Amino acid sequence: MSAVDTINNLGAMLLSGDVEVVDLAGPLGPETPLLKLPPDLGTNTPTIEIHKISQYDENGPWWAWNWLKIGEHSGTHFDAPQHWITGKDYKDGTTDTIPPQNFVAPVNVIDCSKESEANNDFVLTADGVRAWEAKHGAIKSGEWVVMRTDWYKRNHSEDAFLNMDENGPHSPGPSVDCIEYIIEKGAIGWGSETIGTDAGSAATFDPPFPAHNLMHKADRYGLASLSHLDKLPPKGAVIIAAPLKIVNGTGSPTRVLALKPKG
Ligand code: 23J
Ligand code: MN
Repeated sequence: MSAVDTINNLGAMLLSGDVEVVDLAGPLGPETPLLKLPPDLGTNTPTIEIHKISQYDENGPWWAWNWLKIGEHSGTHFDAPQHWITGKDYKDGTTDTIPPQNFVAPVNVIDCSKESEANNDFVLTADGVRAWEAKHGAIKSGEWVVMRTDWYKRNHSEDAFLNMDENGPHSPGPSVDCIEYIIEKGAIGWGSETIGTDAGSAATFDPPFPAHNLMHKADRYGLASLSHLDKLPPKGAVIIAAPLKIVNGTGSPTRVLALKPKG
């Protein structure tokens, strides 16, 4: 089918509902869970603030608008290569310089919900990804790989979402060899439903935070705090994940959307 026919059909099928738009973003406000780094690792991102400028009142009789105080890495968000020291030299590695073609791509959804419920420290390995490919088909170059854990169901409570105890945070994520493997396959990015793209225990990995260290070193992207991956098929959906065009931005809150066949 020609690209002209494909776009015409896509437009018609969006209007008819045969192609559905799934919202993969969580709510963004003062209650949104935020990363809590151990004190020895540095400064944390500030609490989100939404301040009223006017609401049809003496500060603006006919209009309502707000101003925001918000970190780039807050809520459902995009990680750009320059977020990590390993990706700092990529010229097209900030939110304003990434080619827009890279913001729309097919997605592979690896369901780890049962494993993550049974073990909050569940780590997906390269063998786990290969087993998923044997069942659902190969991950192709340029595609997203996202880990479904149903962790988003905890996002109403920062305590439940971060799941910290005296030993640190407990949340599922990828192993070092998992990230090495998807980079080798050419994945454009890695996405998770947890506070960041890495597992809660990833500070102890070698290298620490592989979804950051290795993906950004390879000029690839991240998506964190995704919601509703349970609404997506293993293959056959396309995601639209375009960060705000922040000048020299290292990431941004993002309304990540998926297009999928109805049903
Ligand atoms: C800074 C330091 C460590 C981590 C992160 C940020 C994130 O998860 C993030 O939001 O990129 S792990
Ligand atoms: Mn981030």
